[in-house]
Amino acid sequence: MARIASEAMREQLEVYFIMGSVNCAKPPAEILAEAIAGGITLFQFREKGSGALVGEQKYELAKQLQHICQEHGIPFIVNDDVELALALDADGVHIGQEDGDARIVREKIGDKILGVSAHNLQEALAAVAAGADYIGVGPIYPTKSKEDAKKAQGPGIIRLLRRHGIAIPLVAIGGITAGNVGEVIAAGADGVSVISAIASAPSPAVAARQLAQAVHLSKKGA
Ligand code: TZP
Ligand code: MG
Repeated sequence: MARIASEAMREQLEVYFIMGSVNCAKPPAEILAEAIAGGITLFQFREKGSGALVGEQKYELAKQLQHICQEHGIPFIVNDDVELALALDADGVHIGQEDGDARIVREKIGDKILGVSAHNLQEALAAVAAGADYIGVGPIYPTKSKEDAKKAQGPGIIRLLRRHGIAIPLVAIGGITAGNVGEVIAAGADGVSVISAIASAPSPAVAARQLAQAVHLSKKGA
């Protein structure tokens, strides 16, 4: 298997849904299935925060959600936990700045997708050098879904990274809704990643569809 091509990565980042059990008021499998029906393009299992599952329960939920993704051809990414990603033969791993050296993660996962969170140009340049397939940038807007979130930076951070030559696929995260997708795509993001906009929506399918439409419209206008 070869590394993912950057154009394919850009398309997969369009509507990137992230969640774990703590984000879900009904069974995660139901929410994921609805989100897929609505048109998400990528999924990240992020079992994190107070009340998060650990051990066998975490593994079983990951396996269940991975199976749903596989049935629908949606790549399955694991947050933080490289060992879990390898045990499940997941499609990729996403790590933050506190989760160890991205170069070492790249060595461990071979050609699987590697996503890295970055908050400034220096971190983004390091992620590119370490072999990231995409960079997650945020929080762009205020978020309630991350306990240790940094200050929201606005879409200007994406513009800044692009202006300084960061050309690899970029996805915006933090407080994204269908209403502000246009701003982040216009700033240079290839897609949006969301937790609450889909996981907390009365209809995850409708929410995912609205996000997908907003991304497509914004990309056409870009
Ligand atoms: N990283 C930066 S903000 C964030 C993460 C994981 C949470 C995004 O959640 P929401 O509900 O889409 O604001
Ligand atoms: Mg992390």
